[in-house]
Amino acid sequence: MTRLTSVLLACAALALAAAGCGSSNNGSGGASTSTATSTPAPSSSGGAVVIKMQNIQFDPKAVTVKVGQKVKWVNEDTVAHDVASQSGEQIKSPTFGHGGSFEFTPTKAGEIKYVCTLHPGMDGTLTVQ
Ligand SMILES: [Cu+2]
Repeated sequence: MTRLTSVLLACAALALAAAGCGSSNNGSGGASTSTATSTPAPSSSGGAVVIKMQNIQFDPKAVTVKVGQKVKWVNEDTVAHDVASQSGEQIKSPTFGHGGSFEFTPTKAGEIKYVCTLHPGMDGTLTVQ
C-alpha cells in the first residue's frame, strides 16, 4: 500500500512539475527536461557569426550579417593576424595569435572591406544589412 501510494505521489509530483515547468501549449507528455537553448551551429544562428582565420585566409571570405549582429574572428593559424577595415565602418583589432579572437558588432548597414595588415592578400568583405 504505502509503496503504491508513494509511487502515485511521485507520479503526481512529476506531472505537476512537468506541467508547471514548460508545457505551454503542447501537452505531449514526455519528461523532456530539455535545455534547448544551445546553439551548435558555428556559423550563424542568431548568435555571433564566426569567421575563421586559417591558412592565411579569412574563411568564409565574404559574410553577410545584420546590423547589431556580432561578428567574431577566430585565429586558427599558428601565425598572428589582425583585422583592419579599409572601407566602411571602422574595424581595427590588435594583433592576436593562435586561439585568439576579436569581436565586432556593426552598427550600420553597408559594406566593409577589411584585411589582415600582416598578410598581403588576406582580405575579406563584411556586408551589413
Ligand atoms: Cu594575417
